[in-house]
Amino acid sequence: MSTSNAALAAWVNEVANLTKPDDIHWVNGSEAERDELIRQTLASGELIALNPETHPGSYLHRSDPSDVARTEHLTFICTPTEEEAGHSNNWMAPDEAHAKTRSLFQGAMRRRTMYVIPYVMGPVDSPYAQCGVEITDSRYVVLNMRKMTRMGTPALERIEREGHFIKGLHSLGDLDPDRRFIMHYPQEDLIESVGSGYGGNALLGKKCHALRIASYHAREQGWLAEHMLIVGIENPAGETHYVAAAFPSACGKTNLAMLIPPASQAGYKVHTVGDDIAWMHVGEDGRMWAINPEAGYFGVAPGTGRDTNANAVDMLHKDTIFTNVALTSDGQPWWEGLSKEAPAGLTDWRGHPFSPGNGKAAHPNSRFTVSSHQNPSYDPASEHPGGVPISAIIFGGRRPNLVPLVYQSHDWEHGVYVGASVASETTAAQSGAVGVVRRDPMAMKPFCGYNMADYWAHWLNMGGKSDKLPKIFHVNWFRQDEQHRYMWPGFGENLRVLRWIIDRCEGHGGARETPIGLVPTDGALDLQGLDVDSATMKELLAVDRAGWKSEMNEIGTYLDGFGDHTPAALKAQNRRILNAL
Ligand code: GTP
Ligand code: SPV
Ligand code: MN
Repeated sequence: MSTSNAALAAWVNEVANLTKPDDIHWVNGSEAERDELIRQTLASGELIALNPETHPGSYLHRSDPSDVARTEHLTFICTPTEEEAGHSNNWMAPDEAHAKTRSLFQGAMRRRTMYVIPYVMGPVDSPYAQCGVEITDSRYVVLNMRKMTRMGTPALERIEREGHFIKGLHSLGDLDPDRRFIMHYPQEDLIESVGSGYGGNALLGKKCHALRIASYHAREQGWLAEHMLIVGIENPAGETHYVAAAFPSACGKTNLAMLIPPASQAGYKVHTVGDDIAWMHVGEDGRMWAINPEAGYFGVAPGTGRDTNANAVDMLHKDTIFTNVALTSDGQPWWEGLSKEAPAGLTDWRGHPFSPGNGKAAHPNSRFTVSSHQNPSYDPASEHPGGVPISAIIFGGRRPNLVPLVYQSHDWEHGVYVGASVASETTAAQSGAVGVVRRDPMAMKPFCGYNMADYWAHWLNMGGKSDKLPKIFHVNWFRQDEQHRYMWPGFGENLRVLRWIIDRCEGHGGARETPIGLVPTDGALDLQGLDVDSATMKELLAVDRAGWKSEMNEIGTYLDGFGDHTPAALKAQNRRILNAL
């Protein structure tokens, strides 16, 4: 196979001359092709077959122990000027970056096959979808891209029709973190990634294309590319509202996107459109419409159990790739939270006999890759070319203190301020310290392809496009008491908070004014059948003025860090709230 697209044919040729693969395989997406890839990866040890009775078509991949999460310090935005990338991104001059990667790609695919993967981000016939081609020497990447994107022949056909595609070049290299780079050249529509096989570093359609490169173009073209889940909540009368929510990595998007209504919320239904990325456009009707560019979930395994996320447990029993989970003696995947006790005879994620004193059985950032069609709450509207209409945008993060369970912004401009001031404890999704609160505006700190302050200005501009835009909220499922126990039960019970949010969008739902925004009045949240005492509830909804004063001062300093680029409107919001406090 090859292609009628001259630019693609030339690029593939050029990459082959540089990387010197033994052969070139154009990925068509067929089942025969998948079977052959699986045969080869089982033979090489890249995949381990799981118990075919309990987990048919499912495999375990153990990564290199130094390659288990995104490496933000090795991720660069390569724009001509440093200012364009902004100080929250790592920047490298394009020439320097090309020179670095060129030497690393040189001969990197010797004794390997080079796979050419045409893919579409979004429904194949959506006007909002975008094509890309990832060239990789990792069979694990090919098998993951099969689940995460619409790829193969239909994608190549769209590329040949339209002519346009984003280029992504990936090689495992030698997996040495000293020779690992994830480079983005937004002006060249090019991504270069070398030295890592891990999800966000290596599945280039996801964070690299659908967030970093796409956010750059979204600003030019007047739309939003966001780190957001998309979920529909259907009430007992059969009416559905869709909401989009941005939480930082490993802070609850997958779980909220597929939550199961608790028994007390009878009659409500949940429809999952996406769990990680939303592309949003203002439609002709003035509403915001969102598509999920992805076709699968690359989800966090630990914490996923019958009590917390039964939909996920159910969808992971076939055709799933697990990465860095533990293995039971009868060949089943296991991770902390799947069951209370670790089963006897467990093998840990590194392949060693598990002993409880010796770290976790599954890596804290172990993941599953699965087609979204296997989710019991999968929404067929995920395939709508125009997307689904969004009623509310929700920001959130892991905040053990201060930040209430939920509050609503006064208007779009205040909502953008709320998004820009998101902070959250770091998680195992990126390398480095875990549990340190850091600013993560719109949950996009690691994913914005240009200057973060210009991104805020773009968000503010979007507010002028229509008077029917979504209302903007902030939630926090992660408040802790003095014993470091979560004060809010979370998971399915989060539906109670979503219902208040939807009530507010419909113009009812009790709310009281506070300096930081609108908070539910007593009785406005449905607490029926909920096991949280009223003192705790009161604390979860309280606004601690002294604490918020210092929070607002910190946010002010953070905003000032972006110099002239920081929109005046955000500084004005900061001053307004400080005065009110
Ligand atoms: P990325 O894929 O990294 O972008 O993460 P995500 O935002 O989709 O996070 P995910 O839903 O996978 O959740 C990460 C961790 O948070 C898991 O261990 C969950 O069990 C846990 N979690 C999710 N929702 C809640 C909640 O409401 N309360 C509590 N306490 N934990 C939660
Ligand atoms: C995240 O870290 O936000 C993820 C996983 O969704 S990765 O694709 O690795 O970025
Ligand atoms: Mn994510």
